[in-house]
Amino acid sequence: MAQTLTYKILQQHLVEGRLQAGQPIGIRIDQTLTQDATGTTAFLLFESMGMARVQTELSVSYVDHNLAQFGPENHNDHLYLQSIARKVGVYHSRPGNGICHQIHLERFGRPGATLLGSDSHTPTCGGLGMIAIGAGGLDVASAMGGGPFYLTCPKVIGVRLTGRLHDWVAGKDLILELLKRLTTKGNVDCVIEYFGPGTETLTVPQRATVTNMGAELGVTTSIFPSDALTERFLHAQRRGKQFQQLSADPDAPYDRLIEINLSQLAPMAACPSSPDNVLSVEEIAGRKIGQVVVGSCTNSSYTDLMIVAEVLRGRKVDPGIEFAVAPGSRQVLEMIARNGALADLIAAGARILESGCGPCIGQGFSPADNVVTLRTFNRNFAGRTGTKGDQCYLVSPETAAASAIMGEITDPRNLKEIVGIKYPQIKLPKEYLIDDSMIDPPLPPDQAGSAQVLHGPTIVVPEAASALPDSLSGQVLIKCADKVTTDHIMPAGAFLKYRSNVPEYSQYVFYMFNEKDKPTFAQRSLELKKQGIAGIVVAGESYGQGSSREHAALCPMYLGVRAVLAKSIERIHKANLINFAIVPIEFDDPADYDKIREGDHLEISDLLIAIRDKEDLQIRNRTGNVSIKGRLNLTHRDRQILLAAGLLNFAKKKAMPS
Ligand code: MIC
Ligand code: SF4
Repeated sequence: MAQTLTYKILQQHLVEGRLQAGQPIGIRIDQTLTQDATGTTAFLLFESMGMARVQTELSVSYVDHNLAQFGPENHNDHLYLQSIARKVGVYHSRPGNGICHQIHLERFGRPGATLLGSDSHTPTCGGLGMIAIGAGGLDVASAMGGGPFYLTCPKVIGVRLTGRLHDWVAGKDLILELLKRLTTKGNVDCVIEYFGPGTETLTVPQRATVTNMGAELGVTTSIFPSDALTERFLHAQRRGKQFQQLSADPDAPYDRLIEINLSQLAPMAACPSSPDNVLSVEEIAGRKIGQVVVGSCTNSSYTDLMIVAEVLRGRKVDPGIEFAVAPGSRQVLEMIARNGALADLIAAGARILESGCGPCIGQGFSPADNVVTLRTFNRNFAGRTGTKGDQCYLVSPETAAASAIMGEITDPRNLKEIVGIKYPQIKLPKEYLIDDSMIDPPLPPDQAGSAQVLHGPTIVVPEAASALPDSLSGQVLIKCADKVTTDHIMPAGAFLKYRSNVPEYSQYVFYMFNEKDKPTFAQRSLELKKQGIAGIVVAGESYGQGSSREHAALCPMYLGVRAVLAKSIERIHKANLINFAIVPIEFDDPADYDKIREGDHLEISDLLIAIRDKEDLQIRNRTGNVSIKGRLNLTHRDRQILLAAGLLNFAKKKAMPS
């Protein structure tokens, strides 16, 4: 029977279940990646699970998020990560070497393999024809230990590409077009698979931009075929041997088919404050801007930066804007330094930031009040820049460069007419500059035993969850609207440095929603916890969109939250809630959302009985005096994890001889 590429790779890695959309499956994971902001907890949990050595073909730990180093916290984390990696068999990419997804694409990803990463943009490597999935750190820790990764067997949405992008139109514009069509809601448990003649016109870095930002659709992952262009890319990275040709069968059965003619695409922009709030650049051209930033794992490849440098060569950015460039990796930075493009950027007025996530995660470069910022990133959730009430637009490097010159949002296709710039045709290098000296290999097993692990004083080992009660009696601590992201639940930016200290970081849960003259979410939760009353979060559609950060479950757990009742919950966040023994419940009738207010007292009798094997449960709103039906959309394994009080306890129990 004809198969999609997704199912071909899943089939080869299937260890549990059947490949049928909607069914729970377990797959073998070949490679893992972690980054410092999620990885520190992941490795602490890996240690708590009692694991000595990773069992994967390859595991890499990257340091790219927390590079600001105000106070000792970040460096303590870096040293911990470096020392634990050496000991347990993991490669360690040191700070300054670049962003995890960019480096993994350059140096490690291989067609046909599976990759699990503790970062939601792990699907970037789908641009190389691999199944690359983002997950919580605890799930990645378990995969590092050789455990399968459990997921819902996805539906496959086929995107058939025809035509060819016009000059000045980028891979970014393709994914923005798709976000416009599919939005960030309602795509859970789907994979986007690109096929058709148009795929052959997109380079690997362009494909990687598309699969990277596919994360914003809320899909499990996105994938391109592995073809002659993949081979060229791998060859140029001196990894030609890892190439294998892969594609879907000609009549592959897609659950849904979308046609996109690349020749019809135009430059697009995601407007404030959601990646699916997409308009064409033409429609918003002329809006004044105060900042432009080129970078992030979406758009900071060698070709992206070369296009920007070529556009700016011999020109100056508008004096009314701040312009910054954060190269995706040291490979990119060194190459543009050696070929002179970096000098062109500096001469044009660019501020060169280090290779890392930087402003994408609010580590500096926050815009001033009421200043519009234009970025080549993937997320523009409210406040993510570090400025409350920010206005952040997401665009391609082409649009960013054109706008930087003009000081206002500018359609790059007009550059020729306005300033006489021809489209720079950037060729992919025949050979990238290879220098892996900032990637430390692990110690061989016979030397690893005595190696010391550096646990700095700011690193606090996270607690395991406590058992769920037979019946839950709790108070609604917050009632959120639709599309609440994990950035809203657990802010990053200035608070990112507390990632390895859960008691401290927990103080900032729902920080953005705290109101003046009202105790914070953390204060209210801890007060209830002292009284033995559970905390409950009520939410609308797509709760927990965005980042994979498990702190959005771990910290609420620490504060005493035991259930989330929402219209719908996103995949990674739902798994994280279960892993930390917070019960994810969906409204059977979404209209019941209106029957609950903040502060209401809810009761769920026989919670454990329901978790054991029931689909439905009754929620009594004591304050509003109404009953509401909730749904438990859980697999058998999810139920077992909840009953065992979270994945850590579940894994320990399984490891113990009965
Ligand atoms: C993000 O882009 O939001 C992050 C920061 O990379 C997160 C991970 C984290 O919160 O550490 C992600 O995408 O998963
Ligand atoms: Fe880093 Fe931004 Fe990419 Fe997240 S989206 S991995 S913060 S560059």
